[in-house]
Amino acid sequence: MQRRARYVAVTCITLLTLVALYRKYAPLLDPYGSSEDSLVSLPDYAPESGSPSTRESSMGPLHPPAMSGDSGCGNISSSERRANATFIMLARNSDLKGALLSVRQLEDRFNRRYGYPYVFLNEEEFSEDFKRRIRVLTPSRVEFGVIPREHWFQPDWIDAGKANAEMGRMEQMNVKYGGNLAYHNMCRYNSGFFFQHPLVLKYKWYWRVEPSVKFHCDIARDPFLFMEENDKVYGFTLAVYEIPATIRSLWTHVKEFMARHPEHIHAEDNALGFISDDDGRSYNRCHFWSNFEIASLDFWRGAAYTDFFAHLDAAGGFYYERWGDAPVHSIAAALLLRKDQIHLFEDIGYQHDDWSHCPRTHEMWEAGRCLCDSGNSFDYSPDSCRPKWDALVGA
Ligand SMILES: Nc1nc2c(ncn2[C@@H]2O[C@H](COP(=O)(O)OP(=O)(O)OP(=O)(O)O)[C@@H](O)[C@H]2O)c(=O)[nH]1
Ligand SMILES: [Mg+2]
Repeated sequence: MQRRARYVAVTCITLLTLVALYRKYAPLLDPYGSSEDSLVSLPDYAPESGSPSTRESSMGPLHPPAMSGDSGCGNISSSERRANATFIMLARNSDLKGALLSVRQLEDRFNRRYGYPYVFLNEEEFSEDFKRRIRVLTPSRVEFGVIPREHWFQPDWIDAGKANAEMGRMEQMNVKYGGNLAYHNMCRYNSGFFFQHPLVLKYKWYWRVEPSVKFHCDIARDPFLFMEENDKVYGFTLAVYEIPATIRSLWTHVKEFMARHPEHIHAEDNALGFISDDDGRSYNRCHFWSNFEIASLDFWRGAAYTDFFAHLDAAGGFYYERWGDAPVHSIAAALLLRKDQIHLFEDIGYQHDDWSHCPRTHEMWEAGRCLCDSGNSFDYSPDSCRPKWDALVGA
């Protein structure tokens, strides 16, 4: 019996060491993944013991994944298809505690079975302590990048006097983050630049994660593959209203763009109905809450969004007003995509600040072993735009 226990222990340690070595050195052998088909090969999905073998999710029916070579050592198994995807977190060194909490939950609820990599971005170097404490949470590849100066800071062509005066005015009016220059930089960066970062260029898909967010439920299926296999481009969980004082002229500039670039607008089957109640005359302030996004990087890099961002950026509203990346991304997704390319991840229980999305059906909630209370979901509170989304897609 003792010999058997020793044999199992030695086998486990050997397997774990081999997997760790593979994860460490595979990226060096092929740092850009298999670009031909956009897929990278990473360890397989192994379900937790006792998890339901077949169930429904917002990503369709779940089929029991093969228990390929379950070693009895935990969650590690052999290789299967993975998307060319990464988590991306923009953070400051001071965000460490929140970053740790987010990564820990993401690993527990999803990524320990999938091994997707992480990219952390910051306008200054991450401290060694930050890197060490994040790395200990995951065996996945983790990269830390510094943002190029010209992608982060207020550009020279912005009238600094005017921007400062407007920020002062917003501060006086208690517009949330209106007087915070770093926040303006962050919103512009998330709108127009994160997908161009050298560490991000090799990926096709990303999942945006913020410090101190919560993942309430087990995520049994791979959302990246779901996006890829179902011709989806943009995925969200929560939809909210923007603060009017932050986007005073945004819709005027969007209408200008639509008039100038009709070739980019998906006029027939877009999601205009989600963002406008009067067929485009005005913006109803609804947006997908971009602190959670699972989306295509190629969409942001494509000609339509490149023209869209350039048009808005030239208007200066990231500094003269306080345009957020959430309305900018959402308006773009709503106008430049077909509405069926936008996906609501109903089964991903998620929380940012006090606002929580909890799966609505008991079946999903139970299958996900969710920590949240469906009764406390923000989705159908008066501040939520979820009813508009439901109406648009006939849910
Ligand atoms: N490197 C860096 N990251 C930032 C900065 N400001 C914000 N971020 C990150 O940008 C993302 C959005 O910032 P938040 O402060 O969470 O903004 P928010 O979600 O609109 O507001 P909260 O309700 O406060 O969460 C988060 O991932 C932050 O960690 C900054 O000045 N530098
Ligand atoms: Mg936040």
